Amino acid sequence: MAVLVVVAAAACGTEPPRFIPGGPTAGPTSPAAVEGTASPAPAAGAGTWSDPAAVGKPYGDKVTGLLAFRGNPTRTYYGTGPVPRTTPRTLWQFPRSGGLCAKSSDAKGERTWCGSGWTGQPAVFERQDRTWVVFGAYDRAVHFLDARTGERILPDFPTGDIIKGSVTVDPDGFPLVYTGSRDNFFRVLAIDRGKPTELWRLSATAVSPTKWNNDWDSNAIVIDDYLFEGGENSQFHVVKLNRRYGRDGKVTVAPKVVFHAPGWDAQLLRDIGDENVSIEGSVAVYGDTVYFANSGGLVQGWDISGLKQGRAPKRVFRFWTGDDTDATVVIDETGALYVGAQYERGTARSAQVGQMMKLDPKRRDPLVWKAADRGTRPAGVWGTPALYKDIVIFDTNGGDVLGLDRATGAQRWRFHLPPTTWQSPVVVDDVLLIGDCQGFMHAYDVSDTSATPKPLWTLKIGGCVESTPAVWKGTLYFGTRAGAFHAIGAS
Ligand SMILES: [Ca+2]
Ligand SMILES: [Ca+2]
Ligand SMILES: [Ca+2]
Repeated sequence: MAVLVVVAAAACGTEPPRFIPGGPTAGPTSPAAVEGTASPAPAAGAGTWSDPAAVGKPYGDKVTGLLAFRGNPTRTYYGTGPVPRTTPRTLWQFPRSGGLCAKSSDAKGERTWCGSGWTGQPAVFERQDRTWVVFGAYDRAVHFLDARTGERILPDFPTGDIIKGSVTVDPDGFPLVYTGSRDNFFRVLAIDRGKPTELWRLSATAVSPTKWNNDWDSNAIVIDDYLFEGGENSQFHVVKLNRRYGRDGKVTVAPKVVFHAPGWDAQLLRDIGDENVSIEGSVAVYGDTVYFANSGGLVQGWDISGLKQGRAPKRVFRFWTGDDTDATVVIDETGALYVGAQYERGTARSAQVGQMMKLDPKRRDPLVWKAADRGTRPAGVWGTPALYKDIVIFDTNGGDVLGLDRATGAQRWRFHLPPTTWQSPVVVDDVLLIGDCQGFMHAYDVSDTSATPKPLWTLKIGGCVESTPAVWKGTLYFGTRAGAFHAIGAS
């Protein structure tokens, strides 16, 4: 099947992108009505959307914080210390009593969901002399809290269903937060007014064809006024945001879907024999290539080098993991990909390529090494791996936590926690932080990557810890399935 490419209004005989009007401030603004900062122009001679030298570093230098799931476009930044070396305490919890709960329906029917889960990592950032913590939760709302006190800075922003993924904070300093929801919309919210205000929303049915579902769990990446996002509608979207400030000084956007492409192809549909090809993991960007995976296990790379000049992205990488790949692709300084896959369908391909793999897109056979996790189905990897020194750290559905040699894939160490472990491992200050499903957060010294991690402390929080913590100035921020959101730090 030919890959569907729709650029701007060039419909290629298919349904063109459709635009969904947002709140009262949405929509195109005439140039006469615009003043203040325009969208940043691409750097002269820019050929690199995501500088390889920024692997492991913060998401740009304009906003201080942990601005997206796994912190930056290569998904390799986890926050700042000093991380407590001895048992920390709960600094605050939100809400003070009760839980963040709401009903939601999926293939298993309607259930009450509480707190936050996979992936659920909050954003933490500095703005106007305060540290903000922003996250979506299972109470169907996005929360904007003061990191020091746990009090609301802004009222909650309600959506029509629970929120599973992480928000993205605008890395260029526009007062904007980007969030998905299970209610079938991906939103751009302004945070420079008395309450968070929707400026635009993208429906899961705005583009076609779509497959499988309509939730938005994936975390968006914003670079140079372009937003990259995958949906459970199984499509990859590129949106030109057109961020500006209006005459009243308030931020505006005039987004346009400038490109979209299916996360699947005909070969994948033949190989998996079903249509579950939703994109639930997040996009990752290295150099001029955007990578993403889907629930059919297709990992794709798209060259975006000509995007700013109006040239359509081109597919330059294709790899099949054999099964549902919801973990986000992580990219190292050389451009190699670390990809964790689930083991549910039981394909021969899953046995061939393993459940954690290192891929080098420059090689004809990209598979550098593989590690297996195929016990009783379901098995494999849901959390997104962490790169630390010369090892890659990941966890499995069955509760194993492993450190593998990044060069060879050889196992350096392994330990076990009460399953399921779906949290993405976090390493800050040589300390590995990982939660378990009996409600404990654990800290280990991993500074000697050849030695079994040394336990530093364990703290009972209560409720399955499935969400990935944000670590900022040594404080851990995360929710649990018991219903509340916690700040944990030194006294
Ligand atoms: Ca939905
Ligand atoms: Ca989902
Ligand atoms: Ca999936």
